[in-house]
Amino acid sequence: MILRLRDRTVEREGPWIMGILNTTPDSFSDGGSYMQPEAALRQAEALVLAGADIVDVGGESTRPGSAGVSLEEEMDRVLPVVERIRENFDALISVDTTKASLARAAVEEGGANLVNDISALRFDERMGETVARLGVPVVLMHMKGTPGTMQQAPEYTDVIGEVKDFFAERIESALAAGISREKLILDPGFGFGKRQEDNLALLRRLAEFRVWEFPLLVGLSRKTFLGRITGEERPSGREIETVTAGVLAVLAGADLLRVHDVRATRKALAVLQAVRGG
Ligand code: HH2
Repeated sequence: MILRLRDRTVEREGPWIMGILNTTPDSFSDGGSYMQPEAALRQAEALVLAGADIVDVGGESTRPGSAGVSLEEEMDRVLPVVERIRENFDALISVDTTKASLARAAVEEGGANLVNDISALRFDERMGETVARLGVPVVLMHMKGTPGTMQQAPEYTDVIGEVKDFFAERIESALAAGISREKLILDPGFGFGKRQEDNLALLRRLAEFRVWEFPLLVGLSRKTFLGRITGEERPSGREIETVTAGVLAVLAGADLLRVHDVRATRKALAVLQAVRGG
C-alpha cells in the first residue's frame, strides 16, 4: 500500500496496522489508562515495538452515548502526546478528531501525518478545506447520526447500499474541498449507528467498498458486536474475536486494521501472509 503524506510517499507491504492510543478518561476499552503524557508515550512505544505502522491518537471518546469534549480539552489531551511521540519515534501518527483546529495543530505543530475523521468531514465545516491545505491523507468514516444518538434504534433497508451512497457523497465533498483522490481512505464505521446484523453484513461484504480503489480501513477492535457473538462482556477480553474479524477483513480486502492489540494482530497477519506466499 502507498500513502502519500504531505512531505513524502510511504510504500510498504500491507495490510498496515494502526495502533489505538486514547488519551481520554472514558474510552470504552482503554479509557483512563493513558491520560498522562508519560503513560501515553510508553503505550505509543509499546504499540510501535509490537509492529504498529501508525499510532492513532484520540482525545475524545466516540462510544455510543458519549457527549463530546471542548476543543480546548481535546487539544490539551492530544497535542502534547503527538509532540512527544514525534520527538521520540519514527512511526506515522494519525490524529483521531472531528475538529479542524486540532487537525491543523496536530499536523503543523505536532508533526502528525494523517487525519482520522469519524464524521467524514461533516461535523466541522472547516475540516475539508483544512485537510486540503495540510495535504495529508484523511480517513472518511461512515456513521449514522452522532456518537450521542447513533445507537438509538438505527435502521437500514440496505446497509451496504446506504454506506456506498454515503461514501460517494463524501468523496465528492472531499474532492470539492480540494483534497486530492490519492489522500482518501474509506472506513465503513463498525459500531457507529449499526445493528448487529449490519456490522456482520459490512464485514461479510466488505469487498464491495473496493469499487473506488481507495485504501479501506476497518476499526473492529474489541467492539460490542464481537462480544455479542461470543458472550464476552469485557472489551479487554475480546482479543481473539478482534484478531479473527481482522483476518476476515483482510481476506475481504481491508488495507488497514485499527486495533488495540497490535502484537496479536501482527502475528495473525504474518501467518496469513506466509500462507498467501508473500
Ligand atoms: N472506532 C473508534 C474510534 N475511532 N476511527 C476509525 N477510523 N474507525 C473506527 O472504527 C473507530 C475510529 C472507537 O473505538 P475506540 O477509539 O477504541 O473507543 P472510544 O471511541 O470510546 O475512544
